[in-house]
Amino acid sequence: MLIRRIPSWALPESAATPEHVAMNRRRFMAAGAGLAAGAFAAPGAAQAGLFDIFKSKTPAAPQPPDPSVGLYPAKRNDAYRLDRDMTPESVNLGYNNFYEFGTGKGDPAENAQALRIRPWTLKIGGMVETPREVGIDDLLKALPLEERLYRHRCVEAWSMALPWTGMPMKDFVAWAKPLGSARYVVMKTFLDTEVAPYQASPLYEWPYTEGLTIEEATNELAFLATGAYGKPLARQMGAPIRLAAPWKYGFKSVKSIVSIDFVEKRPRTLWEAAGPREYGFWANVNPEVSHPRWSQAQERILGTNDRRPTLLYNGYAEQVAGLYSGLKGEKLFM
Ligand SMILES: Nc1nc2c(c(=O)[nH]1)N[C@H]1C(S)=C(S)[C@@H](COP(=O)(O)O)O[C@H]1N2
Ligand SMILES: [Mo]
Repeated sequence: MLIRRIPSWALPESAATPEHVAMNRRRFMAAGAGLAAGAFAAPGAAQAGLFDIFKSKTPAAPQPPDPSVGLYPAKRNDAYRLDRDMTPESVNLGYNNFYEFGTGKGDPAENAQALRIRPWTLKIGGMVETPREVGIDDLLKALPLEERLYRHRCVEAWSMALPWTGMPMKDFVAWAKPLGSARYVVMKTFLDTEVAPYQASPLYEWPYTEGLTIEEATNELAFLATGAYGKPLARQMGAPIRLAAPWKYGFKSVKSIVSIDFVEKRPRTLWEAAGPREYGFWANVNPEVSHPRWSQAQERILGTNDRRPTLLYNGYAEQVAGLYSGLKGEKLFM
C-alpha cells in the first residue's frame, strides 16, 4: 500500500482535515471489527469513533498535585521582550501539536491528561563525564528558574507569544558536564503506547526525537521550559519539561523529555525521517524560504485575526545568526 508520508500538521490548516481524516480512516479500516459498532450510532459519532482508536486506554484518573507548584511564578528576566501581546493562556491550552495524543489541534488538551508526570526521570547520557538519572524535582532544585517572554513560530505558519518558565539550556549543559568531543544534544520524548496510543502509528519513528548542536544548545536563547503562564507546564504543552528554541520552527521544541544525550553524530529526527524533503535538522525560521507546499512569508497570530510578516530567525537574528556563519552548505531554513 502506498502511504504518503506527509504529516497532516504540515498542511495549511484549510487542507489539513481531509488529510488526517483520510489517514485515520486507513487505520480505522485496518482496525476493522475491533472498533465498536456503537461508535456510529449517533449523528456526529462516526467522527468520534474514528478518533477513539487513538484515545488513551489509561483513564485520566485523579493525579496528585504537582509538587513543584510553589516554584512558580519565577522572576522574569527582562532581557527577553515581545513585539506583540501575549497569547491568552486559554488559547494556548486548546491549540496544540502533540502527535502522541492525536493529530487534531484540540486532541492534546483532552488526551494528554492521561500522562503521569510524577515520578518523572530524566536520563542524561552519551558523552558526559558521568551518565546519570535525575528526578524532575531534583533537577528543579539544582538549577535556578526564570521567566522569559518568547515568540513561538510553527512551520504551519501560526504563531504565539508566551511566558515560559524554566532554565537556560546553557546552565543545564554546564551541569550535565559533556565531554569536549560531544557535538550534538539529542532529546527524546517518553514512549508509552498505553498512555499515548498514537505512538503505535507506523507513519512516524517514535519516540519523538530532536536535537541541537552544542553551540545551539549553549546559545543564550535555548531554554528548557518547565512552566508557562506562571505555573508548572500543562500536560498538553509538554509537561514536565520541554524545549523552547524560539528561532526555529516549533517542531524542534520537543515535549515531555525523558532523555538528553550528548553525541558525536547528528541524530535522525522524527520529522526529518518522516518527510526529508520538507523538514530538516536545522529548521531555522526564514520568511524567504518557502515550505515546498506553502509560503513562510507571513504568520497568523493565534487568538487574533492578525497576520504579520515572518522575521528572519523569528526575530532572534541578533542572538543566533552567528551560529550559522560557517555552515554555508547546509539547508539551514527547512
Ligand atoms: N513530543 C512532541 N513534541 C512536539 C510535538 C509533538 O508532536 N510531539 N510537536 C511540535 C510542534 S510541531 C510544535 S509547533 C510545538 C507545539 O507546542 P505547543 O502545543 O505547546 O504550542 O511542539 C513541538 N513539540
Ligand atoms: Mo509546529
